[in-house]
Amino acid sequence: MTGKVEKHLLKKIREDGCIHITLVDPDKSLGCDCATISREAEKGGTAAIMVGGSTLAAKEDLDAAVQEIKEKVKAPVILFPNGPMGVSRYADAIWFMSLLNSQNTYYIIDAHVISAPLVKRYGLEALPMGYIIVGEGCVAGYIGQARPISYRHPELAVGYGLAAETLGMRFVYLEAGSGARDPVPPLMVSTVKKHLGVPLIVGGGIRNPEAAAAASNAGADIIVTGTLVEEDSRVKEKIGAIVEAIKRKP
Ligand code: 1GP
Repeated sequence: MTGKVEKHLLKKIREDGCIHITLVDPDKSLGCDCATISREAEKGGTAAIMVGGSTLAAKEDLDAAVQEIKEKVKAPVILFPNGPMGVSRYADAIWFMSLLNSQNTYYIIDAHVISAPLVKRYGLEALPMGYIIVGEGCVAGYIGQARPISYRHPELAVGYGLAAETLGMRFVYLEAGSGARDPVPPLMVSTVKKHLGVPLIVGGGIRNPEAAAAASNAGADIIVTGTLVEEDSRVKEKIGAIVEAIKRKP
């Protein structure tokens, strides 16, 4: 069943071709205000706010951040969990994501067995997503015990993407890792997109409108950036430039 947040994302994708989501990490933003960043990002045209991070440990920090963001923005707040600790009752939705190329079943299914009852109890909208770590992988790759797919082998990413779709997942995420030196190359994005029927999310290492436009032109439906606005300055301008750069006329 398609919920409100999913409908919002799909409608925005239909309208703009490619949309932007801002990732805020309460763990990394100490001293920086996730809610203010989110509000400014919304003014810049971001379609939703994702909250989470690979090393987030304190549930109360997550709950507080989500509540503060909800007070300041109208855009949906979607959890980006690192495990059961990443589930907050105050969000609108959760990426119910499986790290498909992890070597540890915890990140593929075990964490979900623990989280699913909580997601149901809180009435959170679940967005089933196949999460695939590519390239450098960074902290997400290390913590998630992934076997990152080399940029030289887009065909492997196609296999994982198709497996996700065939299993019923409604989004696929190619993740280079937060702060990655090189974002996912356009060839890998276009190769995966060519085979995929569900929206393709691309993130990690996208720092400027040119890199974002390259991913959009290659077929990404959603671009995620985090590091770009970790500092609380010129958020609206930085996000605004990316949002404009990735728009595609349908
Ligand atoms: C990480 O893809 C996201 O999960 C965002 O990466 O912080 O490099 O923008 P950046």
